[in-house]
Amino acid sequence: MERILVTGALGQIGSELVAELRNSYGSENVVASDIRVPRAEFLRTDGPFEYVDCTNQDQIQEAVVRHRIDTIYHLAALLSAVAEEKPQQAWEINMGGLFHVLEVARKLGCSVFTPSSIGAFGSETPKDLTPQDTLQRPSTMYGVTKVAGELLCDYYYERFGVDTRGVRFPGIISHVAQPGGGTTDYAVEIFYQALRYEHFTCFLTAETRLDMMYMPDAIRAAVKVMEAEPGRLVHRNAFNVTAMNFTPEELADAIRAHIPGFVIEYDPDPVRQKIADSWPNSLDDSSARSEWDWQPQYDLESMVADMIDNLRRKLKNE
Ligand code: AKB
Repeated sequence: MERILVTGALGQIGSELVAELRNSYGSENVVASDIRVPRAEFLRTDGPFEYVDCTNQDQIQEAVVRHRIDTIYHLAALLSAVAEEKPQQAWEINMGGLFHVLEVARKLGCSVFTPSSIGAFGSETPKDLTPQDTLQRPSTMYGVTKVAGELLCDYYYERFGVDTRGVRFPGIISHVAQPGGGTTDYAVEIFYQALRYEHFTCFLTAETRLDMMYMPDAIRAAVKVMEAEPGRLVHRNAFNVTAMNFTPEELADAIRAHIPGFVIEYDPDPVRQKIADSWPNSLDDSSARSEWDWQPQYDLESMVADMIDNLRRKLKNE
């Protein structure tokens, strides 16, 4: 990994991954790209930015050639809830975008990181300690594109030797850029509402248990899997990774340790509840632990303390 292109760089993960990669690999060697126009602060951060629409293979190819890219972090995608609202567009962006990235990687010899998700599982998958290799029959368009994406990445490795790697992310909690259109987004929104109003109405039920991870661990996973010794990898794409699992009620209790007056109410949204109910309660990430030494650093309590600390500072300056 020497010259890196990040697609979807202005999204929740991209905005923090670009900064981390620039720290490690040098600002000029990490090209951020998106279809959105970055805010002035982002453009001022030292490093190149390109407009790249991943449904346009020529645009990806031009950026890769112009910047002599050898590794693509392909993050541009629609998340689960919005993909359910716009399934045709989700197929075009999630599958079409990945296909174009893989084709460019095949032609120009790049490695590719693609995130899969707990959304790649369905209600017939074992719910607790979901194994690395198991039944995957998701009932959402997001899940369909994630399973197909995992298989497509495996295919490009087996057939064309493209160095494809990836992880199945759980819900990601962070304080820099907010997620948009996901089912696990409540676990970020709850912090903003708790700090601003000491009140949050949750769109999932109190007892909906899902796997989660704090952003610093997510970034570490995305970098570590790409830096892993290839000879140790039995799996390549779609490693289960997790750090914690909790219900909205348990998260609210942990927040209440810092904001005693915090009140949570529930008004489940049928679309997002159905999606969440089809996902695992907890993943078994032992393959990632044994093949590339995956080890999360944050649990529920340390994540909540750090989120509240950072968001307090952020909201004070708003
Ligand atoms: C979503 O909720 O859609 C994502 C995911 C778990 O993939 N955060």
